Amino acid sequence: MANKLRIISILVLTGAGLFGFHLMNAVAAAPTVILTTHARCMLGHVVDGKWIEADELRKLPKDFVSPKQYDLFGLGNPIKGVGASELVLQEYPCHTRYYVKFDKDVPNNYTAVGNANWNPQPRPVKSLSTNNAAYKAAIADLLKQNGLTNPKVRILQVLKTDIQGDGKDEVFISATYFTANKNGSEIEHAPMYAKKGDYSIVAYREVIDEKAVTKLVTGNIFETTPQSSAPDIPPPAPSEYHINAIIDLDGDGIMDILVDNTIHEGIGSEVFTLKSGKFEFATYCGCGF
Ligand SMILES: [Ca+2]
Repeated sequence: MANKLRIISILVLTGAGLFGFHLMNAVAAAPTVILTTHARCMLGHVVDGKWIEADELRKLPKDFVSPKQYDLFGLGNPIKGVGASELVLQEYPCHTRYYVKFDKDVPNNYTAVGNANWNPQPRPVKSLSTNNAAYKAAIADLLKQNGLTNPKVRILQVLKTDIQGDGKDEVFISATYFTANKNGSEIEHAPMYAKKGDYSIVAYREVIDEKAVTKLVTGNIFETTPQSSAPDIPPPAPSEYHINAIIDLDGDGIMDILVDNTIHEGIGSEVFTLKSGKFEFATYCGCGF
């Protein structure tokens, strides 16, 4: 009898669990929509933890409802509960990109997350001094490994957080040098042409077996001055890369990096996600003018 009762109670609990599981799935099926206020476009949406590119939006079921409000994350304090209109296509020349009209002015260097059923900022991100000898040496080495003989190290951001939540901090560094720019502003404006020795990179530094290792996340490094491919075509323009936010964009508990890029007459934002110890490109949105 006791056994029978136990079997019945297991069945009841399993049934309740399954019911709860279906409910959870129903909730998770509402897509999490992610926008960048830098490039003013939709980076994509996340369904059940999987990234779906913005261009796939039109394939969603007709009853797709875009989030009515967003939480915004950047390197400053989060801005929570900002109301927004439906997702609409932008005006020309960004007419293939979805965005919203927010109910109030928002900074242009944030990432907006709507409908997330997880905490996009599970651990804090701290800004550190850009004048650190060890980081300068690490960036010089990384640039040398990538072909620059005498790199001019110019670090613009140093950010520290625990990406995976394993109790060990990782450091993210952005560094940019363009010969054409004489100013010392924190955010560089990418010039029309790059010269030999120019670069803009985002790097990731972690401790492996008690040794700090610095790896490139993204960037462009110019070993030589880029040349025109034909007399009437200008050489390719360089990009300036800047870290926008370090937050969990797909709900897996591991924080992702959102990198803004600016190019002569163009703007974009890219997401990189940690896979097997390496940051890999996940998604992008942007447009040119
Ligand atoms: Ca960590």
